[in-house]
Amino acid sequence: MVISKLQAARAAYQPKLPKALQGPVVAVEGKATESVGNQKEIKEEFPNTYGMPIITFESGEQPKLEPFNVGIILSGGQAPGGHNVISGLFDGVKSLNPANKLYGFILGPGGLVDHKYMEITPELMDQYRNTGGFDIIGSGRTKLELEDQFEKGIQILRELGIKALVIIGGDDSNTNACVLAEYYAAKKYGVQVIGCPKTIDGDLKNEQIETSFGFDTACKTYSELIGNIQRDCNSARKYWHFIKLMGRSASHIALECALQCQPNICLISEEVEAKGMSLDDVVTYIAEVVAARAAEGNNFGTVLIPEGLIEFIPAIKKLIAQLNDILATPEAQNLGRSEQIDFVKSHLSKENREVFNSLPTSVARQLALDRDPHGNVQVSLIETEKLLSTMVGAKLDQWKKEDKYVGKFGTQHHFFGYEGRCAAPSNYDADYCYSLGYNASRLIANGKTGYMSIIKNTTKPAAEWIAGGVPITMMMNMEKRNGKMKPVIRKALVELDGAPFKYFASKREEWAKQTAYVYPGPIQYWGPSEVCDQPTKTLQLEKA
Ligand code: FBP
Repeated sequence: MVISKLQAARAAYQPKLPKALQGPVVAVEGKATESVGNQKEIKEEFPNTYGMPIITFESGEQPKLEPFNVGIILSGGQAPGGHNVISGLFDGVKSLNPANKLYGFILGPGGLVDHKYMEITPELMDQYRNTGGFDIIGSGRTKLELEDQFEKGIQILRELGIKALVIIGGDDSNTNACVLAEYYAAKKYGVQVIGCPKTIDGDLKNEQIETSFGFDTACKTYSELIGNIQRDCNSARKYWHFIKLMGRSASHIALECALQCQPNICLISEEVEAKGMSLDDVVTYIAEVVAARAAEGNNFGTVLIPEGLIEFIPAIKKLIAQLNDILATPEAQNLGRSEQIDFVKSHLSKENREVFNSLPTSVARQLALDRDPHGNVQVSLIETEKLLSTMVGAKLDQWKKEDKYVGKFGTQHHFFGYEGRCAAPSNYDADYCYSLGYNASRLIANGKTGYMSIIKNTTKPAAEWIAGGVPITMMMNMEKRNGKMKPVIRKALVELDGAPFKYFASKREEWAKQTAYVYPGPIQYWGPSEVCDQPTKTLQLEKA
């Protein structure tokens, strides 16, 4: 493998660990836990893994263990730092006994079911330390939920002498990790399952999980690009840039990038929903800012759009809920794509059919057809940035006819998502991910299953970080998926009474009028700590 000079220098970086993980540990148990919602139903679904205590690791005497092997799976969308979770786990497992082995299942959960795996050797591991991407073993979106898959899994786990499986994923993958942990515990198969909180979307967080890994690097990467665009925009002063940002449901990425770059407009899906805004309301809001800037002679600007926006517009949300129910029926599933559209249309309520028919054909088709394996609308395929700029253009034309001054409206479109998911991890993600992986080895050594690896206090220097585990059932409630009520980890959306949104809301009028752009520049690995080691603004505001 040919590597760049930066990659070679970065390979030598030794990620930091919390003090407690720098030597042998003991697990200190807290009180019994409850799920965040639907306690009775979740307890019934998870009789063996419900109610376990939160774990904190402290320095202590680690009991001697026989050699054991561990398996690892990368699940879902790529997020910077995945290789560091693996290197942390690798080093942690080897520190317990150099004879321990780590096996990676290839291309996600499907690798476990299909018995596709590879041993992660020291030589292989060294090629991937502190690099972005998930390419060491690959990732996939196969949903692990059927008994047959669990049984196929146990065959290979036994064959390889694997005592514990670590699943690196978002809310859906960690929900499935918990279902698997419960199944193996109920069957007394003796295999532990540990989760790790990953997703650039930043929506796997709660009182125990400060942030999902990858959010930090992805937002810094997008902010660098947005900053560059803003500088171009402020140099030429002739375009409005419509920039869609990844984040399937929650608007955390858009909000963090707004906090970093101070654009003229940033839409927050959660606010659009809370205010019951229609698509026309959103368009009017943007058009008003465009017209107000034009009146000051500023025919340029930037608009950040979270990719999940469409799903949060109340009328469209209702439509999607009914579409999901219709698509989940056996009749719908046996149809071809064009027949499916007709079937769906004919089964919609009058109100939903009207909304459906009012959407541009490409958006309507997208909403009606494509779902990922977890039943989510594939919002990354919907061109919301073009939809909005076209509608804003039409609104401005209409105002012009009514003699309102709207200036000139030239547009450029961007979608930042895949550009950031495999970026080389920032120092924050490099350290956080390595610690999450290393910590997972300690959860395994302490016989835990159905836990997620957690590292807290991360706005402080790494030595002061707190390591431990949280029972996955604690984060669950019941939600409708594919037409049925299911236990799932509760997604963390942007809180409108939370500090990051409140700060943004207090500044946005000023940012809309003035050109107050900030140009954050590229991620730095070496240099002053305030440049290299800062966590996201979201986390800093949440912890302030
Ligand atoms: P995860 O939740 O699996 O981490 O993935 C999140 C994400 O990057 C979203 O931001 C985006 O909508 C989606 O994945 C894109 O999916 P795909 O990689 O299948 O195109």
